Amino acid sequence: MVYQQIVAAKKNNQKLLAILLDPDKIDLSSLATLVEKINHSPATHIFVGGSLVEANIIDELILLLKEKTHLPVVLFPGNPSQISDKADAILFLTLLSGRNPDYLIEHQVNAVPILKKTHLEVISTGYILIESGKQTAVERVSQTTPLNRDDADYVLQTAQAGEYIGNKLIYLEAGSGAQQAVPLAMIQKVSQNIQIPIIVGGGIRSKQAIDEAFSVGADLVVIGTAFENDINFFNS
Ligand code: 1GP
Repeated sequence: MVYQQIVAAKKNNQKLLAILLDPDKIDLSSLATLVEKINHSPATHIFVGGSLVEANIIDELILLLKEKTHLPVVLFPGNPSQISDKADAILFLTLLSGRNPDYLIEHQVNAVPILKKTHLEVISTGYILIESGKQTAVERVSQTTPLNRDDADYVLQTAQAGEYIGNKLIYLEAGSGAQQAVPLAMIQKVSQNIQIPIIVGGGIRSKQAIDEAFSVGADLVVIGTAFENDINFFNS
């Protein structure tokens, strides 16, 4: 079970790393090389998703991934059309930072009949978008305003609300390709004051930045753009 592994890793202070693959940006003909790089990287998970992806490409991508790697594949969907039964689990996201009912409950309700036809492990995740310099795709697509990057108290309050609601994970997100990653002091404040594991992603572009996020309490770091731009990111 993906969630149990994340909780066990947190308990043992073992840090986790996910590589995010956006099916829209993957060239399936060069997937073999890509997966080889992933298999030789410190990645513990593969996340698949994006803001604007079509489901049929997702199925194909995951099937090919599953042939070539044993890493768990976790869906990180932008909307219910991106659900694939080929994955192991799904982050069932609620956009806690926004006030758009579509991303608070509408998409989740619509996802249920699709999920009922799958065996996906559903992991309730409070998703919190943090201001990161310029507008990101999540902000544009969800039509919500990210939380102020200088107000760690309010971000913590939001994460704690997610924990009380029953979220199993909190995802602090700066947005893919963000100019600025989630502030370290914010990660620290949230991690010290909630019990559930924390995922951090968006704008993390160096191994040092990954280690810094881990050192202040991130349990799982997500790398998308840095690996997309350079498949040797973890070798260099
Ligand atoms: C986006 O957190 C992920 O949802 C990854 O962001 O592409 O900036 O690494 P990057």
